[in-house]
Amino acid sequence: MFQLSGEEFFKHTDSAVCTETRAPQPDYPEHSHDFHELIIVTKGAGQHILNDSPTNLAQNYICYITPGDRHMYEQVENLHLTNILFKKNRLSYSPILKNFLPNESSDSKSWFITNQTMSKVEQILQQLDHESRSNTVESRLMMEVLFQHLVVEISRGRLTSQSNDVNDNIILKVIDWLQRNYSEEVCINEISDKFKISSRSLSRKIKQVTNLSFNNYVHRVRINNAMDLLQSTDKSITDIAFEVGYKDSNYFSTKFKRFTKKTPSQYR
Ligand code: RM4
Ligand code: NI
Repeated sequence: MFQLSGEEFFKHTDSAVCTETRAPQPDYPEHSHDFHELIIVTKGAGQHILNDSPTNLAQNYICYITPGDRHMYEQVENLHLTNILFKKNRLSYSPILKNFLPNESSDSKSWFITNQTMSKVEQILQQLDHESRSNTVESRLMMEVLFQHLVVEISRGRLTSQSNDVNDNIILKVIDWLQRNYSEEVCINEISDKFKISSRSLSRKIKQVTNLSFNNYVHRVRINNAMDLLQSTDKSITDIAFEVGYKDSNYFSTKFKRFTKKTPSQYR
């Protein structure tokens, strides 16, 4: 594992914020940083492995990485993201802002934002990109101001089951729901009833956003969680299969191998 140093990225020893757009983001090996990173996914799909726990990336996903974290990208497919790199100790921010920034022990450092918020975020990203081309006191200050604006928008623009359903927030809600309820028996017709969307458009949109069919997406989410359990617990493979939503551990092993090219025990 290697560590990325802020010196490579920040333009000036006073810079608190800088941006690195990855369009696309290629597969990238495990690393840590001596800075904080805010990741905003604008399109594409892939696996994000944060401290050994894999999650599926999709548009509107955001994630904070703190200096104690390790992370990597795998199996990316046309993944586009922007990294906002920041040095917490260089920010001269309002004291309230610190309530919005995660610390090492925060448990929730990633979530989805609504499409409405994503439109605002995209505008801020453009402005940040513009400011990052110059290296003046004014532009450094503007970057800090824009960063604060961004932090507040992504916090209040968090996708919840109450977010309104214009502009396809429905599909993000389904993804968010599946990421939390993957161990239940999942059937496309029930999900489409629950979220008031036709199963035809549900499958079409899931495919659009995740690059996987509905069923494969559910398998992917389950396998990700199984990978996590295999590494972080001593539970038996049968128990893990059951815990992530499979009734038959042979079937689980077949699916596991399909997605990871390894059997559960090889992976462990
Ligand atoms: C890489 C990747 C890493 C990030 C660096 C700055 O392409 O996105 O996560 O830390 O850029
Ligand atoms: Ni990184």
